[in-house]
Amino acid sequence: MERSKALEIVKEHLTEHRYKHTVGVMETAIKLSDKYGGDTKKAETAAIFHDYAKFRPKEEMIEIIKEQDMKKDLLLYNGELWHAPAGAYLVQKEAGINDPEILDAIRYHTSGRKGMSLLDKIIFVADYIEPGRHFPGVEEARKLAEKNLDEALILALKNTIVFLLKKNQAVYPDTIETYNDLVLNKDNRT
Ligand code: DGI
Ligand code: FE
Ligand code: FE
Repeated sequence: MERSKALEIVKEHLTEHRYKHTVGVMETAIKLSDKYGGDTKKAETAAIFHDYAKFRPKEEMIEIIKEQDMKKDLLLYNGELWHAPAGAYLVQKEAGINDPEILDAIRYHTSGRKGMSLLDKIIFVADYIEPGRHFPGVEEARKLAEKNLDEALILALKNTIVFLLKKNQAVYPDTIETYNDLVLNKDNRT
């Protein structure tokens, strides 16, 4: 899909702040994709649509997760996790995005997953480090992303897990699994 068309579609579904974040994720994802040899057009589209469902009513997202073939344990954890799988479903249904790699990158952009694809990683890291993000540790993640995408991803996951633990919140098992998968496979990386 044309970039301008995709942006026009998501703008309708987002606040001004979230739309700016989306443009930041798009620009960052394109840079990361060029750097790490990804499909830049797919990175652009996945980034534009990654938070498509962010403002859908919770009840609608719960219905989607219950009715579609999605992991039901998501409903036991923080509602912040739901817009990712619900978004993948809605983007296909409402915006006609059918590319499975793009849909997976949207689906797993919050939780992560074991064996993340390059596109999944690019969207996850771009979401974390886009220029509009301001929180302790973001600079370190930006620097790492210049050198090693997996290291940046590990830091993002680690910081998110620690952030949740400090707030006495539960951590979705897939997030821990993603973190473990990347750390355990570090030595096999080039
Ligand atoms: O939608 P965004 O705000 O751009 O970012 P996101 O989709 O990565 O959502 C991150 C939020 O989800 C963050 O505030 C932490 C929260 N969250 C709650 N439980 C979990 C979780 N994030 C992960 N990765 N794992 C969890 O278990
Ligand atoms: Fe998100
Ligand atoms: Fe986001």
